[in-house]
Amino acid sequence: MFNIAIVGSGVIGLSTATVIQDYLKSTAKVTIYSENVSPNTTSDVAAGLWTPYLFFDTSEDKILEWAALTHNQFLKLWKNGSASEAGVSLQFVKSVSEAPYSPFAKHIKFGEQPMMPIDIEEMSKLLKQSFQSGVTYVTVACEPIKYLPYLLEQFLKHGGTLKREKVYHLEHLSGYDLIVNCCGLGASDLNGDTQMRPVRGQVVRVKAPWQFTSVLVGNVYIIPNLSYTILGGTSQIGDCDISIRDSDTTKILHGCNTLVPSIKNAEIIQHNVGIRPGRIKVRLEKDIINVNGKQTPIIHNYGHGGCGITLSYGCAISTAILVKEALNIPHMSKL
Ligand SMILES: Cc1cc2nc3c(=O)[nH]c(=O)nc-3n(C[C@H](O)[C@H](O)[C@H](O)COP(=O)(O)OP(=O)(O)OC[C@H]3O[C@@H](n4cnc5c(N)ncnc54)[C@H](O)[C@@H]3O)c2cc1C
Ligand SMILES: *[C@@H]1O[C@H](CO)[C@@H](O)[C@H](O)[C@H]1NC(C)=O
Ligand SMILES: *[C@@H]1O[C@H](CO)[C@@H](O)[C@H](O)[C@H]1NC(C)=O
Ligand SMILES: CC(=O)N[C@H]1CO[C@H](CO)[C@@H](O)[C@@H]1O
Repeated sequence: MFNIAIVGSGVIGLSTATVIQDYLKSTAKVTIYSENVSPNTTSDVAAGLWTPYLFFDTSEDKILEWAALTHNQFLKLWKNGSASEAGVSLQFVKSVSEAPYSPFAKHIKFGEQPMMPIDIEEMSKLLKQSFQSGVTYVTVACEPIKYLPYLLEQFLKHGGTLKREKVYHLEHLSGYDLIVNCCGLGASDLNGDTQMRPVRGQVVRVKAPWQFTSVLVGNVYIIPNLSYTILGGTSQIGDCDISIRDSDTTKILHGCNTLVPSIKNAEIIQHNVGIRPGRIKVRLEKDIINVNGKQTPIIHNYGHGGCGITLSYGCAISTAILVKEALNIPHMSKL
């Protein structure tokens, strides 16, 4: 029996924990240590739309591999009757950008089509910005405030233990054969990672059940969802201020009302701020640390920036494969 400790219970920690349980079955006992749990993690703030976004210099091949696996997993949940419980929905997306068109991830999205130039011009006029490209497609969204409790339930059902504690030093986690680090932004403190780039995001949750499409236009976005419609947003690099800023709220509401005037009448439910765990590159690799004189393997899985939900399942699979290697368990590919 292998004793495994995981730090973090955001979407990355919980996905990784459940995939490890699935890969190692009864040969592993998994314990999660987490300072904050749902609904108080950064993951809970996310809209949960499947979109590779703000991943800095992580290789595009890796992003595509992880994002495709996650897309597939969300669809599986949507199809097999778990949509409501896991918070998964399909979304029709209109996405307009200041950058020229790129076919990146086109093969994963459903039915991507270019938008009419006249529609892109109209958005440019409305928001007084010059947009260059626009596409429509269908994708999946996975609402974290439902998905996190869903994953936690699976984890506990399969014999996992959750300890609601802050870990001050990884070296204090003694008694484990292996540690998995899914602490998100916590990595700057916990393991002194100097390559973290926090990215502040503020959003407004409103009641707008009539809103059908997800609209992403530059920094302005409207994402309908199973429980709320999320209006955004900001991407302030290096900014860790978790207080709600009125100036951001005004900007967000103005942008969204300009694009979709009916949003003016939507009742505001909540304002949220989350600090995205940005990093130069997603860190997903093995290292060895000294715990009480014992050389202990540690697998890092953090730094997912603006697309942790989108990469969650794929990164969990890559991590579980590294876990098996580190513990010398032969791996038979399930892919
Ligand atoms: C406004 C906003 C909108 C977003 N929209 C999307 C979206 O539509 N799609 C998408 O894919 N992504 C989106 N994101 C990005 C996404 O939220 C993140 O990439 C993702 O949540 C990262 O997950 P995580 O599990 O690594 O981090 P977190 O959710 O922050 O979890 C980290 C966990 O580690 C714990 N922890 C940290 N340090 C310690 C310690 N020392 N001891 C114990 N526990 C510790 C924390 O308590 C927490 O449980 C959005 C983000 C924001 C802010
Ligand atoms: C989330 O945070 C709030 C405010 O700090 C706290 O009252 C609540 O108990 C927390 N919820 C959980 C599940 O930890
Ligand atoms: C749906 O798929 C998920 C992921 O594979 C699985 O955990 C779950 O048990 C399935 N649910 C049903 C109702 O088949
Ligand atoms: C499409 C969808 O999921 N709509 C929901 C969005 O959220 C509202 C509550 O704000 C629900 O009533 C809708 O059903």
